[in-house]
Amino acid sequence: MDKKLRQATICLLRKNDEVLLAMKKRGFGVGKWNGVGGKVKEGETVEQAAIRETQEEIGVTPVAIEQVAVLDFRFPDVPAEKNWDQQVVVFICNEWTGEFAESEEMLPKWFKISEIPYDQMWSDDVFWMPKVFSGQKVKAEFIFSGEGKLKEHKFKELV
Ligand code: 6U4
Repeated sequence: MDKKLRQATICLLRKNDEVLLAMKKRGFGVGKWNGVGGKVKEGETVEQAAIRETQEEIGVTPVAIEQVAVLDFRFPDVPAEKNWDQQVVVFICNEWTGEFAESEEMLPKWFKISEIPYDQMWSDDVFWMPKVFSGQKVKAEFIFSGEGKLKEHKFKELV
């Protein structure tokens, strides 16, 4: 049986036809554009984690978030102790308060949804992000070879 994956979050802030992505400046996924987010801490819900990470990384506080995807990422070639395998819960946020600010971890930037730079992102994003922006709810599993080459993916039942 699969052991339970550690959980992480992604929050995609959306304004009209634009989405806020952030350049990861350190740690897991460094050098890639991504939604804001990070690990779920013990004792908090995934929603609480998504809101906290957004505050910490780009300075704004989501007012309302909607869960749009649950994505399992597995790295069978990476030693288990590195803990890269994770389940990422994705939220879309249409309303927030506060001012955007760059942090030590992330540099935020607005992109037109039609101009998302998929070639500078995790290689799974091109498969699921367009679906969630077209209003679908997604459940999927992605298996990588090495440290980030996508080997296999399956979409499961919609959540
Ligand atoms: P901390 O301890 O917070 O500094 P860090 O190394 O920054 O850890 P982590 O684990 O907090 O990283 O967050 C990983 C982030 O990357 C989460 O927002 C989820 C996201 N993520 C992980 N795998 C991804 C993938 N394959 N595709 C994607 N986002 C992914 O689009």
